[in-house]
Amino acid sequence: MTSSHDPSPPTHPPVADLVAVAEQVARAAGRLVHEGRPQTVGVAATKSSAVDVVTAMDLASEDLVRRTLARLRPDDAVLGEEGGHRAGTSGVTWVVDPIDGTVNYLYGLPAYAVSVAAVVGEPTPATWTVVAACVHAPATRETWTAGRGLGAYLGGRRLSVAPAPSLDRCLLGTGFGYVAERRRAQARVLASLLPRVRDVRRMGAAAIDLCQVATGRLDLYYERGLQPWDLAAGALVVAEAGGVVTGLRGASAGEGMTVAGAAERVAELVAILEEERADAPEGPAPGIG
Ligand code: LIP
Repeated sequence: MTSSHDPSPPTHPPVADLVAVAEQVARAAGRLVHEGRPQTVGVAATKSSAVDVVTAMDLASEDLVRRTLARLRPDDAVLGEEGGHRAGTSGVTWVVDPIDGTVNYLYGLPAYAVSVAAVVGEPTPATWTVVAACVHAPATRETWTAGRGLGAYLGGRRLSVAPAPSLDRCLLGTGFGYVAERRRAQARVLASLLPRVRDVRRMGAAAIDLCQVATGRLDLYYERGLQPWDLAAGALVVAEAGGVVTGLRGASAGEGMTVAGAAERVAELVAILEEERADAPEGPAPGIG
């Protein structure tokens, strides 16, 4: 499950108020990103590898999110993919991916979203409690929202994760990192899973993948290497839709591994990923060392 460390008494404003702020901020940034997309998107920087890109619009989107939150929630902290952590005094931290699915955005593919979540507690997946979330996909005009204890919605439709079919009938979502050694290890794990499931989809945006699980368009999703901002909002959408989001070996979902879906099938996939040592440190490429 998403990490659940009940702050008691609640140390944050009404959840519905935070959901409304998350949606307002995500929609504003989504409008900027979608309507302002140039014909040719420029790469402003790279991160873990030459193909791990930051576009000028990633930076503009996060700047707009930060300015809007400073106006609406001036005492809150912010943890963003591009701008890092800014401390606050309220106990609430906004965890923001200004464009999740950046490579899709770069290529003009529609699977990208602005992901905004409000968490209380230390802002790490192992210690936070996510209380409000919005994943807004402007290119497909889809907006997922969730509030802790209030349910998960796609637009006005309440979401509920159905019991999963048997593993060999499951549509499985996953993703890959940007570094060759990591991708080689992920391919090994994928090769072990592919014959055991219906099929696999790699859509390129974790927040959307998680929301597709909540919406019933994927039966399961797993990925190693997710950052807090990839995970925070989508994990609450899955949990509030009655699904499970977890890591391996009893850990919370996080960089080591994230697995999401209906409880009984998540348990089966977790067991396979543990057996395949899907979270093992990558070794050097074959023939090296
Ligand atoms: C992306 C994730 C996706 C993963 C990509 C990338 P970004 O985040 O949402 O699941 O497979 O490698 O990390 O970089 O577009 O914000």
